[in-house]
Amino acid sequence: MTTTFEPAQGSMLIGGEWTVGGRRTEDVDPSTGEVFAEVARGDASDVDSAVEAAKEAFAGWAGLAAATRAQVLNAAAAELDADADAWAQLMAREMGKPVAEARGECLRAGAILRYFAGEAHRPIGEHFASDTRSTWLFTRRQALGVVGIIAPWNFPAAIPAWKVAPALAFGNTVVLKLASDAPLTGLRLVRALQSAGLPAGALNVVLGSGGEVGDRLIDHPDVAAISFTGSTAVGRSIVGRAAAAGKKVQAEMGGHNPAIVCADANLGQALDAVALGAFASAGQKCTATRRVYVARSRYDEFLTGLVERARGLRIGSALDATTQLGPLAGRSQAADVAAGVDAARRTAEVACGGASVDGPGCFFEPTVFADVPADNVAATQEIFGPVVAVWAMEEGEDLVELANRTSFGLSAAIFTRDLNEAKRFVEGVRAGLVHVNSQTAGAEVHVPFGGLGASSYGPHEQGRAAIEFYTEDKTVYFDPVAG
Ligand code: UN1
Repeated sequence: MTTTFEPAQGSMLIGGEWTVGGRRTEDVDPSTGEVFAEVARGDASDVDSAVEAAKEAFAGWAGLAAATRAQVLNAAAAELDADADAWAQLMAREMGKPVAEARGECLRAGAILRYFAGEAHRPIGEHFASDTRSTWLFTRRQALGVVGIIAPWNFPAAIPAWKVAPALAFGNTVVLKLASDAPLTGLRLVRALQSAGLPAGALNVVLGSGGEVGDRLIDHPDVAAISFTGSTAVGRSIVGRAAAAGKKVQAEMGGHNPAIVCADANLGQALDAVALGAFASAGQKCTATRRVYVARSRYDEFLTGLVERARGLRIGSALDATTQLGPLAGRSQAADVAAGVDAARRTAEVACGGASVDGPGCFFEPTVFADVPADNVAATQEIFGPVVAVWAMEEGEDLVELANRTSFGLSAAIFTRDLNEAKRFVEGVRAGLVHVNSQTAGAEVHVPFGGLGASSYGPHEQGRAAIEFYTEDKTVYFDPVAG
């Protein structure tokens, strides 16, 4: 069944006008495998028009008082909060996030808009005492100009929000490329900003493939900066191209996040956190828990508990409020996870799961691997699904070294009652986010989010950190006229 949506729901937004263009792609509901909408598929000329519109809108938008820009973010947040149920259903339909989780993400997007509205009243520089008595010496952060944003499908409300909100709050104008697999959810955010009074051209949306639309956005000479979240392979190439063109660039890429469960851990707490970290959103988070190292003395109990929790998950349509494990986001994601798991099982033991669920949807069983050799794909690569590997660790093993057995460095967790062990871990682990006694995923809106190592490039996102990427700094020496 194909549902008819309002034109704006599957369209691009260029200079305040909704446009469909000549070509379409299908949006598939991964719970049913059925096409439920068609969305525009733009090309490089749409990017050119969008950048032109953003360039024209820049002086006007950047010239407003920051508090006036903030009003738009606050009003959009109010509209989105009131519509959270419908918005969450759209997300569940479009990319399969269980509706209960989707609703949490929608509310998070509203909180993000409000946080960045608050930036209007926070400092944009520092004042220094000058070595010259009469000089005022201060720094001042200003908007960059046109910012290109490339958003992923796995947090289709929160990630566009946490990139677009600071970009706009600090006075930039934006060309946003939404993921082809989940554009409608992001477009709902865009419509809220539009109805909240965002001027035409301040935020433009392009849809289409990375090769046609993404590449043009990255290469366009009038785009000052690129913010990207997505795969490591794509992120790495974007960083190279953007930097070579002299642009600011920020990339949030993969993760291979460890959880360390010490002998003195509260095992129930660790199990709940690992199950959530590995299986929520069907494991489709860069912050998902992928590797678990458990003290040998607690290993059997832990593995049994994790398998029980995996088998106990209610698998079902993302639109069902009781579903705990929804489908993968689409057919290609499901094929990638199946291929990764097939490769992993050649040398690792499958403690549970390991296969697609029969039927028209894109469901995959929650999967736990044990006895995993160090070079197995489950030990080294991000299989972007509900898949986790568990090892026993011996007494006296170096916990930091275990956690750091990856070039990624996004998130890491340790479960222990030993304060000294926890402190050593926090200090030594190479990860941008460290959790003591909580799951690896999750991000509060008012603190920096980002990885180290191969996980990220450029300044971190969210919280006060966002100002680093979305503004540039001037140092001002301000002297009175002599005499
Ligand atoms: C979260 O863990 O709630 O793409 C946020 C991702 C991350 C966001 C994770 N950039 O999965």
